[in-house]
Amino acid sequence: MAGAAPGAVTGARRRHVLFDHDGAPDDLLALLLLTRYENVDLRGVAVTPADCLPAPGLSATRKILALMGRDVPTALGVLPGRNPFPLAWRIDALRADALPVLNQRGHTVPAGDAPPAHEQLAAWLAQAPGPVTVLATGPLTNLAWCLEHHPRLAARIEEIVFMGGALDVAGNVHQPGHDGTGEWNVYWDPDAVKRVFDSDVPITMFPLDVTNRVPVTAGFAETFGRAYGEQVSDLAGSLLALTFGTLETTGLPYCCWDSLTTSYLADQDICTFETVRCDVVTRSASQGRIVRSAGGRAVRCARSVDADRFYRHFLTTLAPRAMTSTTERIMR
Ligand code: AGV
Ligand code: CA
Repeated sequence: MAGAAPGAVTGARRRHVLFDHDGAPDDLLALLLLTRYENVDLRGVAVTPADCLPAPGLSATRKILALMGRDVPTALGVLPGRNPFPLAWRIDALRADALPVLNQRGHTVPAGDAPPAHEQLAAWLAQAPGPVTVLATGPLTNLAWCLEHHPRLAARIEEIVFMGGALDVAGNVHQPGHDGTGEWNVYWDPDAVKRVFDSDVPITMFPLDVTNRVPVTAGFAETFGRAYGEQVSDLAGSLLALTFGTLETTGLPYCCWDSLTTSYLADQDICTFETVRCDVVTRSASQGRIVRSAGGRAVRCARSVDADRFYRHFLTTLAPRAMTSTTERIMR
């Protein structure tokens, strides 16, 4: 693997991609990965104001695209979720947006008065020259709005790739009145997931069952120091550093939830999959829970992950210089 060219993805087919993320450090790492994939034609990025404050979430997104030399349109979400994320997590976007590597050219100009993300996503889908993959690493609110208000757009989506849910493992929502079975991206807007499940668009889902297996370990994050001085790897290492302290404050590790999901677009062999019939609970103490259900909708779920292969993929893509045989040992 050492020396492999960044973005030189083997065996992955070309895709038009629309990316809807929600601005957490993990989402920004996912964006960084996406900009490196040669087989991905990134056609638009929407920022859902769920796990981030909206302004810095959008600003950091635009700065990352500018740093990577990518002229990709962006849009900011305005639709609310029923269950807000903790403010303590949402302010990470302020920290990400302030990283020196993203501010070498001073502040970029604000997006102006572009349409809100749900309308913009509909327009991007309508204008797409061919089938589109929608990658969602936050709630499905914008997509659900598109499918409800423009049902014909469903035919333009070849696959929804979604980070969300907890199938046979505990959830990660620990809020008063909730029973702990939900995963946050579903919990923020359970009705949106229900609406998307009710469509016939193929869904590939990356639940906590697999993302739990790829925590951000100290060893992995520190490996990026070996490529210190390279902008992309410094940004990746800094975003990983922003996740430190999660285990200490929440009792659960910060995982590569969104970057694992994104890596699927470049390497479909990192995870194995199984089609599961499932439903989403939209009310009560279990809201945001994904349940197996014989009469439910078929969802292609990631079921196991080759964690070493994922960490190697991440490092080769964002810090190829740090990727040596010694590094491989350090990462374990
Ligand atoms: O539930 C995982 C989702 C992912 O899309 N997000 C974080 C990732 O971007 C919510 C989340 C769960 N636990 C968190 C989260 C934590 N401890 N800090 C921040 N966000
Ligand atoms: Ca996210």
